[in-house]
Amino acid sequence: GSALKQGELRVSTNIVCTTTDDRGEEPKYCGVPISDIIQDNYSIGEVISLLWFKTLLPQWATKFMEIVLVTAADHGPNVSGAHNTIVTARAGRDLGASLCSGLLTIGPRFGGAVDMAAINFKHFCDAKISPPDFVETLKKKGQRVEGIGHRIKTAENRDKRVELLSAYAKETFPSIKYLEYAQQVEAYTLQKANNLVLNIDGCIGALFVDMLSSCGEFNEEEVQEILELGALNGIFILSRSIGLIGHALDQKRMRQPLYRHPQEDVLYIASDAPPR
Ligand code: Q5B
Repeated sequence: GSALKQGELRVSTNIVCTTTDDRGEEPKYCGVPISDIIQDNYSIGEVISLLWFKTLLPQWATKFMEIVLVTAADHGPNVSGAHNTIVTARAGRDLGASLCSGLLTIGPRFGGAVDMAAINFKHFCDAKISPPDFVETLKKKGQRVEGIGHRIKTAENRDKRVELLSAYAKETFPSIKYLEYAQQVEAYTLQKANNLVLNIDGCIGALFVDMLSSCGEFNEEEVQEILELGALNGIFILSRSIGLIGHALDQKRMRQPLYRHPQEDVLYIASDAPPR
């Protein structure tokens, strides 16, 4: 047969990996040896950039990811994820189980609305559909606007995290077209109810689209692929893991007993009569 060119495989393998290589003296993250990563002071945002996006994004973009990691790391013990982690830790499970229990709540209602918010804001903004038409289109389909709405944040009680992320992007991003679109969506939904604010998921989602679209590293198709891969929920998951681990350690440190939900907080409506 013909001679193998460099990089071609001789035999088929069960696994293909394009991000790291651990075969030499030291692991390489997307071709960069970890000794260079340490020596050249790569930040955690730059490591995410290499391992998730297989390229070194500009500093304003990697810094943005770090600010997301910091701002979304925890939001108190009452939210779904922290609650699950606390209950699991108090049931005597280990750190991994307590963390996973919290992570499992991250989805379309809590923390995991980032991807869908990004996909929708991008799609409707690119299609030049006005924010009110976007909201009404989803309403007709019986869908909520992902990235909009919060249990405790309102027009009068703004989410500081959203303000901080937006301010950073306004100062450093080449374009905040999608954030502006999301803000126009918020202006419309706030006319319906005052807790229909642009939430942290929606803000991260819109800004990620701005970041990916204006960093000069990805074409249109690649941006869309990143959104569809679910990478953006990954940044919330990574960030909130920090807080969830904190909650698990907190409970264990205080040797909190098994949690049992109080009966007075349950409305029992099962009939006393046996089913016929
Ligand atoms: N309505 C977040 O709802 C929440 C609507 C809407 C159209 C909407 C809700 C929602 C989309 C998912 C999303 C991320 C469930 C939230 C996060 C991280 C966190 C958490 C923390 C942290 C809150 C009352 C009426 C109903 C609904 C309508 C509500 N949202 N309509 N689009 N988006 N958002 N999730 O207050 O006519 O009465 O039937 O699903 O983006 O998770 O801190 O807590 O860091 O941990 O419980 O910040 O907005 O209100 O569900 O009773 O709805 O408003 O259709 O209308 P609520 P509901 P109607 S950030």
